[in-house]
This record gives sequence, structure tokens and C-alpha cells, in this order.
Amino acid sequence: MITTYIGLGSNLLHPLEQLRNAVRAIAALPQSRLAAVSTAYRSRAVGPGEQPDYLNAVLRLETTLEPGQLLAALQDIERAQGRERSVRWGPRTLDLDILLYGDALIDSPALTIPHPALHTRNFVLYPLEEVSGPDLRLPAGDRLGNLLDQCPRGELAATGLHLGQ
Ligand code: A4P
Ligand code: MG
Repeated sequence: MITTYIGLGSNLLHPLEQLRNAVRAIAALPQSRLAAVSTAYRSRAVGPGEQPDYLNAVLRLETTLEPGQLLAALQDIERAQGRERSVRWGPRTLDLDILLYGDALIDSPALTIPHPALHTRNFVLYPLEEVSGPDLRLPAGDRLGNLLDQCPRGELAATGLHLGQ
């Protein structure tokens, strides 16, 4: 089993329900075991125009799916929850990003792992710490706790809301 971390984000059509449905769908993936789910965090949208706030969370998934298989499965779940791809960084019902896949470093047209914005986004790093602890090492060697020290919480709000499982 490979330990993977998946980032969840939603800022349309009842984000809390979107995230809860996504957790249920991910828990049902083949060859996989859902190991931990963070609580939900509220954050200002990073992206163009006026957008509703986001809810974000991170989960830890043990899986034997290959990275490409996992990406395809996550995109199926996004589509099932009505995701439409129009504007980059535009509002969305559900965004599922593979943040980490074991120690893998992947840079292909379809897949970049670690996720390129992982290191700087408070709405990724804080929920990630909930499910990994601060001693997690990224493939390049950075310790999560050190990245957090350099990443202010800012307006990120811990809702304390659980997403199930
Ligand atoms: N792709 C490459 N690497 C990955 C990966 N590690 N995980 C490719 C998932 N997908 C990956 O993604 C476009 C393509 O990225 C996919 O086809 C896949 O092959 P997308 O989800 O269609 O487009 P996107 O999400 O709009 O673009 P991008 O660049 O992935 O954006 P991000 O980085 O996901 O950011 N503000 C707040 N507060 N909270 C958020 O969660 N999210 C975004 C999206 C912007 N602003 C936000 C948030
Ligand atoms: Mg994305």
C-alpha cells in the first residue's frame, strides 16, 4: 500500500455536502483504504473574480492504485458531483488534487506530484497536518512543521466540522 494525501475543495452548491459526498465516494474506491480525514477549513478563494469562500480538507488514503488510475478515479468523482471545467481556478463544486503519492516525484503533462502549490497554501498545509502530523517529510525533504512555520494561518478558519468516516 502507498500512502497518499488528497486535497478536497469546494465553493459551490453547499460545499460541506460536496466534501462529505466526496469522502464517501473516495472511501468506496477499489484497492484502497481511507485512513484519516481532516476537519473542514474555510478560506478565501484564490482565483479570478468574485467567488464564494471555499471549504477545504485533506484525507489520507492507503492505496495500490497507480497514480494515473487514482487521478482517473478522482476525476470520475468530480464529474459525478457536477464539476464543470471552464475557468482555471474558477469556482467549482468539487476539486480533488493528489497532493502526495508516497515519495513519488512525478512531472508529466497530466500529473504533477507533489501538487505544485502544496508548499505555500495554508488551506492545504493546515488540514494536511491534521492527518499526517508535523513530522511528515515531503519528497524533496522539507518537514511539514517547518513549512507551516513559514505559512501564516491568515484568514483560514478551522470550522471544526467533521466530514464523516
Ligand atoms: N493535474 C496535474 N497534477 C495534478 C494533481 N497532483 N492532482 C492535472 C490532480 N490533478 C492534477 O485540473 C487541471 C489538470 O491538472 C487535470 O486535468 C489534471 O490532469 P483541474 O482540477 O481541471 O483545474 P484547476 O483545479 O482549476 O487547476 P489547478 O491548476 O489544478 O488548480 P488548483 O491548484 O487545484 O487550484 N482557493 C481556495 N481558497 N481553496 C481552493 O481549494 N483551489 C483552486 C484550484 C484555486 N483557488 C482555491 C482553491
Ligand atoms: Mg485541481
